[in-house]
Amino acid sequence: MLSRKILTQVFLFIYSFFLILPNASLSSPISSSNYSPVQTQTGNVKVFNFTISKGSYAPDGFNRNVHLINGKFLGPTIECDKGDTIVINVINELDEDTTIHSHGISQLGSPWYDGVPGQSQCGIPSNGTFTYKFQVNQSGTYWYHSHLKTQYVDGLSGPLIIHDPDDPYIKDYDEEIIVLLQDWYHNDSKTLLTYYLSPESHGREPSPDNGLINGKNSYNCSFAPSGSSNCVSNATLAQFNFVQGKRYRIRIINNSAFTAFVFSIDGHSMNIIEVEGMITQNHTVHRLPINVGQRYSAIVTADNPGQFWMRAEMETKCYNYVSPGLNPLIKAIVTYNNSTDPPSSTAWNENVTDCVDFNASDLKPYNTQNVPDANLNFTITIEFYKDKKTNITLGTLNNSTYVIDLKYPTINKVYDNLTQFTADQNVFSIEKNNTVVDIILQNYKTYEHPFHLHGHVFWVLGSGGSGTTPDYNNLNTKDPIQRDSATVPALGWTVLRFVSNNPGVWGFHCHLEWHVEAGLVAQFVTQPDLIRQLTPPDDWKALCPQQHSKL
Ligand SMILES: [Cu+2]
Repeated sequence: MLSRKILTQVFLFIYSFFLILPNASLSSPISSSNYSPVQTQTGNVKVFNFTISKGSYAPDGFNRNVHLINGKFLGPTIECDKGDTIVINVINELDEDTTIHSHGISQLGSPWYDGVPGQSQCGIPSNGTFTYKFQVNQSGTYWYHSHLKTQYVDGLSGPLIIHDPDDPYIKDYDEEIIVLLQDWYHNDSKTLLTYYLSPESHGREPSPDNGLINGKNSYNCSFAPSGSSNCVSNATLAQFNFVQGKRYRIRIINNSAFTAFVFSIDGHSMNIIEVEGMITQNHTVHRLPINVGQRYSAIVTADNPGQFWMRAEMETKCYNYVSPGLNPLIKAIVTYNNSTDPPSSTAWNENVTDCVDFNASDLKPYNTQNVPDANLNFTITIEFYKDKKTNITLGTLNNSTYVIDLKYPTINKVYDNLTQFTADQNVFSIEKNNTVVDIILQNYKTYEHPFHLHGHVFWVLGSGGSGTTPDYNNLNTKDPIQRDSATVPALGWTVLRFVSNNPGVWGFHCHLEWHVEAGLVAQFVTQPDLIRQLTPPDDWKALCPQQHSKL
C-alpha cells in the first residue's frame, strides 16, 4: 500500500515537473504553476447540508442546552465511497463561530478544509455559511466534529464512513452498525471550561455525568441538582436488533471529550478488521479499550440468540475527579427478537488493565507495508504546570503552552510567506516533501493522553509505560499498524512515524478536549513551498476578517 503511495507521489512529482517546463524561462517557475496532488476525479459528489443551531434536548433524560445539526442531537452520518467528493454546506445559526473538522481525512491538496481554527481556517461566523468540498481517496471509519473551542462536547459531531468496494473483508459481513460512544455532561461545555481554566479546579478536569451509546442512555435523577425539574429517570437505551445468522460489521467510534471506554457485547466475540482506515488481520477480542478519537471495525456474528448487554465501561480510574452521580457502566440492548426487556446476560471477564490503551502491537496490517527509515525526528514532552501568577493549571508540549491565534491562522501566515512563528504556536516545520518523520512522545504525567495527527496516518513503532525509555533498536518497523490516534501511556513514551507528503498545516494534539484547551496542541507546517502552490478557494479566504497581502 505504501509503495503504491510512494509511486503515486513520484509520478505526481514527475508529472508536475513536466507541467512547469513551459514556464522554465520565468524567474520563479515553480510558484507560477499549481501543485495539485489530487488528480483523479472518478467518484460521485455527495452533498450534505448542515444547519447548526442550539436547542434543548435530553439524551439521557436530563434536559439541557445542546448543539444540533439539522435540528437533531448528533449529526447525520456522512457516508460515501472511496474516491467520492464530499460536500458539506454549513449554515451557522449559532451565536458564535463554528467549523467542521473531518477527523482522519487526509485533505490531500485541500489543507484549507481541515477545519481547525487558528491553523487551517478562520471560523464560519455566526449567521454565515461555508462549504467544505474534498475528495476522499481513503476508506474506513471516521468522524467529524466542530474543532472550535469545546463545541463538539455539546453534541456537534457525527460519524463519517467511507466504503471501499475492494475491501478484502466485504464478503465477511452482511450489514453495518455504527456505535458512537461518548461521555456526557449535564452542564454546557463553556461553563465547564471556565471552571477548568480557573484556579479553583486545581487542574482537575470536569467529570462527565454520564455516557451515551448512539446518543442515548438513562440517568438516575436523584443525583440531579436539587430543585431540578428537567430530569426524567429511566430514559430509553440504544437498541440493536440482531437477526440470527447475520454477520455485522460494527464500527466503533469514541466521540468523547475526556473518556476512554472498554467496549464489549455479552455473549459475542468481536473480530477486529480495521483500525482508523487501516485493514488489519483478523484479531478476536472480547473487551476492547478505545481511547478518545480512536475507531475500530469488528465483525460480530449473530450466532447466540437471546437478549444481551452491549457495554461501554468508562475508565473513570483515569479521572482526577469523579462526579457522584456518574454510573460508569454505559449500556445498550442487543436483542434477537426486537425486545426492550433488560437483558440478564453476564459480562466478559477477561482482564483489561485500567487506563492502559489497547496494545497496538496485537494488531497486524492486512497488507505488508515497507516502513521507510526516518530522516527527521522530533521529541515532544508532555507536562502540566500551575502558572505562578494566575494559579491556573496549563499543559505544555516541550515546555510551551499552545495559544490559539483565531484571527490569523498559521496557513494564512504561510501564504503571507512568514517563516517564523511565535513560540506559543508550537510549530514544527518540515520543508522537504516525503520526509520521513519520527515523533517521540514523552509523557511526564501520571495519566495517558490520546494524541491525534491531522492530515496523515502514522505507524505506531513502539510504546512503553512508566520506568521504560524508547529503545531505537527495538522499534517494530516490520509490521506496525498505521492509524491517526494513538495513546502515550502514563509516565511513558510512544514513537510514531509518518511520511510528510501532504502540504499543509496539521494539528497534532491530545484529543482530551480539556487538555486541548489547556494548551496541549502542536502543529506541523509541512512543505510550505508546496502549500503556496496550492490555490485556496475565495470563500475560504473571505472567512478571515483581515486580508493579508498574498491572499
Ligand atoms: Cu491529554
